[in-house]
Amino acid sequence: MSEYIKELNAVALALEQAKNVVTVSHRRPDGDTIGSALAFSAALEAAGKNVRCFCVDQAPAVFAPFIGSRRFTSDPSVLAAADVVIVFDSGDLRFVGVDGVFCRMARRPTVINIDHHAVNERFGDINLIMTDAASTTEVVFAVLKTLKWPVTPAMATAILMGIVTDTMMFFNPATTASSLQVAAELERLGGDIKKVSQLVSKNRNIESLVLWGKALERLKWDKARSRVSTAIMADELACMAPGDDAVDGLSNFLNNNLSARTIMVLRELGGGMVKGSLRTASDEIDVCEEAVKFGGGGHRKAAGFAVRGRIVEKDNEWTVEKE
Ligand SMILES: [Mn+2]
Repeated sequence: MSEYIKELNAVALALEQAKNVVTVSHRRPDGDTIGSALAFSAALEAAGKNVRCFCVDQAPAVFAPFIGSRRFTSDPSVLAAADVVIVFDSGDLRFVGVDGVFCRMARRPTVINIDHHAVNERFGDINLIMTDAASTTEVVFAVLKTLKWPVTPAMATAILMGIVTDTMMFFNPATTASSLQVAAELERLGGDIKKVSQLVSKNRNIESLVLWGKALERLKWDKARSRVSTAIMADELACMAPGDDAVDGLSNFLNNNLSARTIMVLRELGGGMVKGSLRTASDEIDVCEEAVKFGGGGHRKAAGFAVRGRIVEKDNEWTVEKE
């Protein structure tokens, strides 16, 4: 953590002077970006700041027990009233849905970028990006410790939510000694890991399993490359609720249950766009490199992209033909 001391001090200084703070969660919010916003907002309020939470998309219902009465707004005008805007868990401002908003402001707030993604555009005035952290909430915990701000049981639960989501309950390769240690510390602080574990278990609906069934039937296995791929077509997604993470869920499921070197799940987004979700369980492979070639990004072991093109079926793989 000492290597980030300059950034941690800069964050502390900016927050000490701020009155109005907006926390920002990314599009299609997950447990990490929501957990970061919840924990940090509670900490800021306890420190006497006015806080608003911003997210372009509504959080899935599964997060309701954690969010409680807190409100997330999708109105970007709240950003103009802020002294400090903190963006959580996003490699760029497009994924947050506010790119361009800051350019139009007469007085730009101080933007703090808190993240753990290897690919990050460093769009903030202060960029605290700990690529060795399993989750952004782990970074949030480091900031709270630096500030010596107390961590309540609800905040500890929110921080656990990010760790449990991003490590899939300490199961996927993002899991580190540090994430396990931090989780133990949070449990001791009153965090409720049992409540959080429900986010990663018993959380599928019938529609998404039917969709998985179709995708599993057309799995392709390229033996030479040890690549498993499949595709989901736009008409098959029509029955899914917006924001459903069935596709990322499927690539995680395949990655957890097969020993292929790489997994790719493609999905037609409509409007000529294709979304790709890449996974590997291997330490030697960097799927982010492949995602970057398609204009995307992410982590070494989990990455994604959205590209203009079409899904094509070859003998032993599903792939994208870029336009
Ligand atoms: Mn994350």
